[in-house]
Amino acid sequence: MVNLFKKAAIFTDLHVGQKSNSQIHNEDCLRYINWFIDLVKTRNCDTILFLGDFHHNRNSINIQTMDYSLRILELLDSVGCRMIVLPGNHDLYYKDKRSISSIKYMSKFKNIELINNQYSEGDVCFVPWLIGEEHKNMRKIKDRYVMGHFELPKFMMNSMVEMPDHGELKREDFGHVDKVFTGHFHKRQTQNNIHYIGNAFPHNFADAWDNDRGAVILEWGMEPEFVNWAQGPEYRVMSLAQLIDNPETYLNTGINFCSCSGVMLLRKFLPKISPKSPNALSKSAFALDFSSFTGSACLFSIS
Ligand SMILES: [Mn+2]
Repeated sequence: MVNLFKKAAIFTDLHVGQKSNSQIHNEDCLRYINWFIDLVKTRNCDTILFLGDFHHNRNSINIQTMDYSLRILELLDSVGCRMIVLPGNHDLYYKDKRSISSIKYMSKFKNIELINNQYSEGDVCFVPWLIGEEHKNMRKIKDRYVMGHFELPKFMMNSMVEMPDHGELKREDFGHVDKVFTGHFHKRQTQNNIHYIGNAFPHNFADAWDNDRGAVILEWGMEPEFVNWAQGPEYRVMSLAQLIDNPETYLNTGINFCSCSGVMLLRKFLPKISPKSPNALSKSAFALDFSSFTGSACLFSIS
């Protein structure tokens, strides 16, 4: 049997259109894709794998978001590598079937294939978001690698919350395969042979202080290499007291790009909370004033 790939570049959970079709988020998606394509080329990957949740909204796609999606797919298609895409739960219109998705049109691109039903090729098994009793088939997979969008208990749903066990799919169901790579939970994490590879970049405050996101390079038979996207947005949660006491510590931690307006506004506003300032505001007044200026560009949660 010929292996599916020599070297694959894997990414997941882009969520184009997140935050009510935020242009800042969609621009981040586009910047991420340009970085990812550079990675594919510089590392000589022959295959691109996407593990689900391309779009965010399950019901409607805004026109500007559609435009970003199209540009992103044109860029990925133009690389010339084979690209295989799995639908995640956010791509599916129905909860109990996969007949309608927001990514069906992807298969119209020359180099992009959408997998809508479990499919094996070259010792790799592709498993779209599971519905009904499909989870019972996982124990029968005979391939070396499994690519999926799984909801496995005992993994972290985000930095704080562990997925409870509902008695369906479990880690042990994949005990017989070499490695599993999956999207769905956005925090990068590994237990035994199962890798949640992490979303493409931090999306919101559930991802605060955790910038280990980007992509995976998987050379056949080797250990996976996790690569971080250093230019992605970064989320920080801190108390206002922490910020006032050590502004430089919290404002100079490599925060960049779309967080810039937040950082610059913070710099502008800091004198207002200095006790020495003649116009000093109370901490609560500052927080209100500040949040009204930053809007969706605010990457700081001030408590
Ligand atoms: Mn997701």
